[in-house]
Amino acid sequence: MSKLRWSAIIKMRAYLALGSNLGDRMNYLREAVRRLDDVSGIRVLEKAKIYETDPYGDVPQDNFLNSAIAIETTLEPLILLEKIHEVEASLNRERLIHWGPRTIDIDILYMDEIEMNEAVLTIPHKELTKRSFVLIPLADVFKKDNLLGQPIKRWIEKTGNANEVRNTKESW
Ligand code: PH2
Ligand code: MG
Ligand code: MG
Repeated sequence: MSKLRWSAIIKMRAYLALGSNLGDRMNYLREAVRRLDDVSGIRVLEKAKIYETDPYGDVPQDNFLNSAIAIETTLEPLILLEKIHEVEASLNRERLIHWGPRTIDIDILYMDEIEMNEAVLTIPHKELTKRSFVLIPLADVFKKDNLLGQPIKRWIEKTGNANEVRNTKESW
């Protein structure tokens, strides 16, 4: 038997959505990115522009700031999710109303090559192609031509609600 061993660290590229509609929204987005980057095994590669968006869904609530980031990670998806939840909790995220107002929401949208369907985590995100507040920021940092078989632009057109996502003068 050879004594040679193969030890590899697999680095994956992942895309995360960020949203805030409570308190100092921009500060929550900035802190979320900083704290994610501080996690061992997560490196923030790129940040999308910051958008002001109408609340989507049935809960009446204030406008969101939404953005997205590309990260490189060595963490497997469920561990990544755990770290994300820790960052959310550290930023006063409370889970009171389902789909209700939040200081910070960080969702895993897509990971290269990964498909999973667990009770706590589905990748790609179930609603990924339906929401312009997710797709428009994602398009800023997504480098490939196609997302799930189509250019992101096509998905955005299909949502029919791209007008609910507006540019801001906010910067990181
Ligand atoms: N998040 C929700 C519900 N509705 N609407 C916008 N515009 N942006 C969000 O991030 C958002 C939402 C639940 O995660
Ligand atoms: Mg969400
Ligand atoms: Mg979430």
